[in-house]
Amino acid sequence: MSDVKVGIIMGSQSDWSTMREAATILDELGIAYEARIVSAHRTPDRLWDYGKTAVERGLQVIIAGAGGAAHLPGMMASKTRVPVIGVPVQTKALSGVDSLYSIVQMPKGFPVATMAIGAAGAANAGLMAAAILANGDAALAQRLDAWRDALSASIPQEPQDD
Ligand code: RP5
Repeated sequence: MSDVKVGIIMGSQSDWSTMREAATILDELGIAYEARIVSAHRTPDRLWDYGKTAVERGLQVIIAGAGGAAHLPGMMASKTRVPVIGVPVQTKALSGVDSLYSIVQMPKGFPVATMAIGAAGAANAGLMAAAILANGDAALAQRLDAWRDALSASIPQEPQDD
């Protein structure tokens, strides 16, 4: 079993500019991850294999981002009990509302923890994965607390003129 605990998967190369935000957070917190293109529509066999082997490969969280008819997070949740965090990628046609609705409305039994549309959602997916892992990792919990404290400390008390 490898040290990789988080899988970042996405439907297309075009999703990487968004999903990289999750990877950046995991880098900052010292969490090992892998990033893969796994499309529900274009590479369904790859999706199946990824979900089927996720537990035995030691993955503890899967972050899945997709846009448009975004079936990847939900299909992955149907194939593995590893928690799936869904990231709706912003789209040109419908601004990512299509992605959000595709991901968030899962039927009872197969949950996807759905984040906000776009880059903020991807970054929060990284933080959510970290929070899940921190429950069983005291050193990571300290790093996550420090990350959150630093963000709070960076917020000024008063607004400045532009
Ligand atoms: C989805 O279709 C992907 O997740 C991506 O967000 C969207 C567009 O994909 P490309 O046409 O850019 O490859 O499956």
